[in-house]
Amino acid sequence: MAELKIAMGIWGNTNLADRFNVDGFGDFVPVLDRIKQVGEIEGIDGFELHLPTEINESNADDVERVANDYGLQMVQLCGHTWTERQYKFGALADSDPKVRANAVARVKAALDMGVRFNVPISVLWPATDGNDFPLQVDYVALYDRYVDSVRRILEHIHRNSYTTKLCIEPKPFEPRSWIMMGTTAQALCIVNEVDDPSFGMNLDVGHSLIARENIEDQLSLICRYDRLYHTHFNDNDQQCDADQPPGTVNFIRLVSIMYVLDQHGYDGWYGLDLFPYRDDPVKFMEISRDNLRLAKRVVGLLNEKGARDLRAAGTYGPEMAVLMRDCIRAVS
Ligand SMILES: [Mn+2]
Repeated sequence: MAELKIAMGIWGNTNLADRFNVDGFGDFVPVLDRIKQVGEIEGIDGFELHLPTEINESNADDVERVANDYGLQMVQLCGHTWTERQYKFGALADSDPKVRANAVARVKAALDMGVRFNVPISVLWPATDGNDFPLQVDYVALYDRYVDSVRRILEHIHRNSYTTKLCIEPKPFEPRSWIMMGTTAQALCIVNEVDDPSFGMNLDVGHSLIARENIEDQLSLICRYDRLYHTHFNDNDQQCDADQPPGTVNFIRLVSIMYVLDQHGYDGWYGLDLFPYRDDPVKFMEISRDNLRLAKRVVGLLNEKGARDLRAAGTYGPEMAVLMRDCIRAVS
């Protein structure tokens, strides 16, 4: 089996605030130090970040130098469109054409910046496009405007012959009470409507979990249309998007997700979207790497022991549960 390609989102390995502690419990870590920290961890070979919060014209040369020093691939560069005042009520789907144009320009700027780094993925997270109050927004109009913005970005990609793939990362809620297109199948519906090979999906496991989705089903559906371009791994107990290391809350579920990815021949990156509010980010990354590797070995053993045949009939639930348990025990 090929080695897992793991990347860390460097928004996570610094001081992290939450709404009950807006100052956070830690210390701010400069971006270059965060990249170095990732680079020093064996088995993590890439990083993800946002423009302009973590990379911009003023530090791009330094980011490039440090990434090269550590042999790290910039895997995902995302235009940041959810903290400035103008994005309070939306970004790519905002009702104000100026805000929308600024959001489109921000995503394009991230794509332009990504070229020198050969970035394969750029994520769209519709964080503030949504509603808090019932009937606050007209979702028909939101979808019209969102798709129009996406088409403008895709035109930019094609006009410049960029190879970067644009991916929607759906999330059902937070920061808004409801974020538009909040479930996997909804986002996939828009991806299929736009029907452009440069436009696909990033499934964030934690987001799918808080939407109470059956991730095996959702991943299989995305793969049915060959639109799974990226993944974000983390774990939570389906109460909030806690962004704990993958497999720490429910290891069997991690194995199941990895099994489905293996079944479909997923060869993309395993992104880590982690928020160690109270804990050491290095520990979070190491546990994530180790759990992903362990789950992958379990998947290998499941394949060897005939999981495929057991699954085919759909009638061997208890047998599958025992096989899962025995395979986890065997590789541990
Ligand atoms: Mn994510």
